[in-house]
Amino acid sequence: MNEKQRTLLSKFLALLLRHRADTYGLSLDPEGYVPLTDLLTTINRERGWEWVQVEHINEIITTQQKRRYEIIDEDIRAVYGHSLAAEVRYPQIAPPTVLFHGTARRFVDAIRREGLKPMRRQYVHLTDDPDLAALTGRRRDPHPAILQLDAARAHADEHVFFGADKGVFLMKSVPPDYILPELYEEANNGL
Ligand code: HQG
Repeated sequence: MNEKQRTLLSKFLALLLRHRADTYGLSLDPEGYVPLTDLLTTINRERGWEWVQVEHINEIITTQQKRRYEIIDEDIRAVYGHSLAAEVRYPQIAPPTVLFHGTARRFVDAIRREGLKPMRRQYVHLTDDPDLAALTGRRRDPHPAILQLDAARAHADEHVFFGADKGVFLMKSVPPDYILPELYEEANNGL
């Protein structure tokens, strides 16, 4: 596949595995997995996608910088990012002391007022890697704001954290008082 085909197929996988499984007649298990053969049958039914085979899916998984999809045994799932009605379950975990969330500068005031909300997805997406947070924020703003979350205190206060993957932490929402006053950049500038 060329890069354009890889991107289009990855977006189609996101549509099927994160957002619209039911529209396409796919039923995900409680952790978001679907048999790979069912996924391929569904993809191949669509006009223009008849050529897709398991190796193309593997190529997406192995070439992407982000681990968006994973295959375990004969099943595949989107690792995070779901908007489906049926909530995907993840193991609860103890978070690191601080977690980051990259967003657009224009959203910061509302977030400080209301906290972080999952918006269209099932969970708020957080990371322990500020570079990854910056990457996420840059989707919406060339100079994103990297919010810092006092995860240790939220955890001590019994807010629940879920682990989706290495570097991907999920919460149902983040109340505003756990968002630290300094942005990540500002914190570094002070050093
Ligand atoms: C913002 C992508 C105003 C929030 C990414 C974000 C990630 C608020 C947007 C993953 C708000 C939701 C998830 C509030 C939250 N007021 N704005 N109270 N609360 N927001 O896409 O975290 O490349 O649903 O800051 O890289 O950006 O697709 O979440 O800007 O890993 O694999 O509302 O999806 O991964 O946006 O991204 P999203 P996200 P992929």
